[in-house]
Amino acid sequence: MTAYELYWISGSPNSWRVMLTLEIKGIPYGSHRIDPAKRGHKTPEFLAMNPRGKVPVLKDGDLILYESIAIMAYLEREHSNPPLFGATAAETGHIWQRIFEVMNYAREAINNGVVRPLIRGQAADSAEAIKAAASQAHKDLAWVEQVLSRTPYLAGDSLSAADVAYIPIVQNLVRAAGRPDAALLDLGFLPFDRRYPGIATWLQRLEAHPVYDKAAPPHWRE
Ligand SMILES: N[C@@H](CCC(=O)N[C@@H](CS)C(=O)NCC(=O)O)C(=O)O
Repeated sequence: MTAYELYWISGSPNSWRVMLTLEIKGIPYGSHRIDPAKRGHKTPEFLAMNPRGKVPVLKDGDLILYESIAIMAYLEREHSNPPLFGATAAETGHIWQRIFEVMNYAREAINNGVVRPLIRGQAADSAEAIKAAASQAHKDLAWVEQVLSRTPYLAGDSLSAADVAYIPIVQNLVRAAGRPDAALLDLGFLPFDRRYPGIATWLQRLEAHPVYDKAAPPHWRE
């Protein structure tokens, strides 16, 4: 009997990583897609679950959780196979280290400085700010590229929560950089496989996972 209920927005990186976790672990769940245009995440009912008015939210009976990586850690404890947070203490420590590294040092400029203004159609109005953020994003991606030149996944030889946490950030960047108005800014991200071959190979590896498509944003295909 399915107990989990997930509230999510299509394309939201935070929702995406939780959906990918559920799919990789083969956990059934009730799906509640929220339309951000209708402000479904700001209703009194939603705010009663998450007073911050943000997705994702996971309900498991009476338990309500928000914060995507906390939800991933909860699911790991409930469903240990396949492990995404490591099988040994050393692996767990290394995976959490990478999660914090990508979230603290390789996300902000990409997500907030580049992707968000581009998908809001602000390429022309915020050109200089986006270019400045892109320059920082390239430094952050250069570090990720270096990591992925040494190991096939962010925390070693196996898929882990670090990869699941980070892939939505990179996929959103590739998509946003491909917008026609972004091309005019010449931000230097594309063609991505030539600019960042190690990250592009990692993306292909994850895209080849049997459940990858089940968690990918449906509005990208609509
Ligand atoms: N730190 C939170 C961030 C949640 C978050 O910012 N969610 C975004 C979507 S990716 C959201 O709900 N935005 C809508 C809003 O703030 O109104 C997490 O990891 O879950």
